[in-house]
Amino acid sequence: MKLFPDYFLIDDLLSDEQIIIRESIREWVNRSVIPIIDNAAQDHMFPKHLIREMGEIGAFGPYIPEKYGGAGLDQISYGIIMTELERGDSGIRSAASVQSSLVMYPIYTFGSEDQKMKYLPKLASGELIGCFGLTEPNHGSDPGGMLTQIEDKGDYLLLNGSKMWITNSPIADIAVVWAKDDNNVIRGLIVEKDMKGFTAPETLKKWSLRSSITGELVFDNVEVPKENILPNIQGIKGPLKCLNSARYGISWGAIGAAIDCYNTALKYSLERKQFGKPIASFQLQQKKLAEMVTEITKAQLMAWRLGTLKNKDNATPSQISMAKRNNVEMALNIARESRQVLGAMGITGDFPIMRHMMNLESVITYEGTHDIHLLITGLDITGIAAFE
Ligand code: TGC
Ligand code: FAD
Repeated sequence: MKLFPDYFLIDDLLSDEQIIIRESIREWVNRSVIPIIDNAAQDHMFPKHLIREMGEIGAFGPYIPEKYGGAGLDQISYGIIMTELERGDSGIRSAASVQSSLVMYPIYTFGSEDQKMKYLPKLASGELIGCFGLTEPNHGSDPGGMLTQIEDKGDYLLLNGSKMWITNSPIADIAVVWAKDDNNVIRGLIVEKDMKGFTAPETLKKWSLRSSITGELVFDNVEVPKENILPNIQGIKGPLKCLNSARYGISWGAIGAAIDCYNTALKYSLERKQFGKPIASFQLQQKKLAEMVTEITKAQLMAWRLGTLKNKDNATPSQISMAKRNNVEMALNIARESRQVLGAMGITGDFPIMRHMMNLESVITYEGTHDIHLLITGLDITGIAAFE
């Protein structure tokens, strides 16, 4: 039985450093995530104590330069870290995606030197938790229609509006928020949790990503200092560039959830006997397992190639969309098939499959829905936008 499928020997394409990074994150996930994650999900509780540990293992801003507290790693290393974290749970990978790609990335890419020095090292260590406010109650797939506004009041900016479905918002120290200015231009700004008029109520009763905390961001006449605006970006391209980085990470992350489901199904099928034989000896079960390993292998190759393009800054947003869409659907299909291999046992918390399956129902929706990524590919190949 060969767990952790590497059917096309992608390990041969990795550097020694990348393998060491994978082993260290894998060991941390086995030690700190897997023993507690089912209870956390059953209790609908984000294991907040893991944040500091994630800072220590270098899960926050791996590709941010060391000067700002990151590890200065390449994009394939970032992807490998995401795969290992999501093998533990999509909620744990979500926390790292948001902190790295949606909070540290915009501050690093669009922020002033003062903003970078003030926030990045503390975000890298986990001393500060960040969140990313783009989606609004009436603007999800269409973030360009956002209503959240900033008014220039001379000495400060007055922020009004609300964001919804925001990962980590109830526990965040800072929020990177996207809002329209007096000229209707989208700007990014850093809002701190103690600012008067800012609240972040939790969204309860989720059936998916139960070990991740989600909430709103409500701005009621919040006075934001002008130095908190991200000076080097204007327009919808700002948040979309952050999404490129996060979607890339998800294309790797989803493979981790798929591998955990496949490993579980393979092991179970070899141990579980019916009609006097292991169920792995039946052709129907082998078909499921063989197709799973094939799909994982295709996703690994796509993610790896995308990583090499991203390392040269040559990955296009549409390539990233294709990989995010394909790999998340692949993982969700594998979760569903693996669940069947386990029969009734598949629905229990004794195995991780049902948790992964429920998590992936969010992953296929956030960071751009399955439909939106298909339309992005459609636009790329036809030149015609079918969004409107
Ligand atoms: P559109 O008119 O097509 O484009 C406007 C301008 O932006 C450019 N552009 C991009 N630039 C960089 N990266 C991208 N990915 C880009 N996509 C488009 C485009 O070239 C254009 O530039 P220019 O120079 O011509 O002006 O924009 P649109 O408003 O019609 O929207 C297009 C659409 C639907 C693809 C886009 O808005 C979209 O991706 N919608 C999905 C929204 C989404 O993904 N939201 C995610 C919220 S964050 C989240 O879910 C976090 S989950 C966290 C976790 O827990 O992991
Ligand atoms: P809608 O946009 O209302 O879409 C509903 C349906 O219509 C979907 O099936 C969609 O594909 C389809 N649809 C929409 N437009 C079109 C079209 N033009 N053509 C065809 N079909 C279309 N957002 C953040 O900003 N920050 C976060 O940290 C964050 N975290 C999240 C965490 C969780 C657990 C979840 C579930 C969501 C999170 N989101 C976050 C929000 C997420 O990005 C949005 O849910 C997503 O972009 C879709 O928006 P929506 O839910 O409003 O769906």
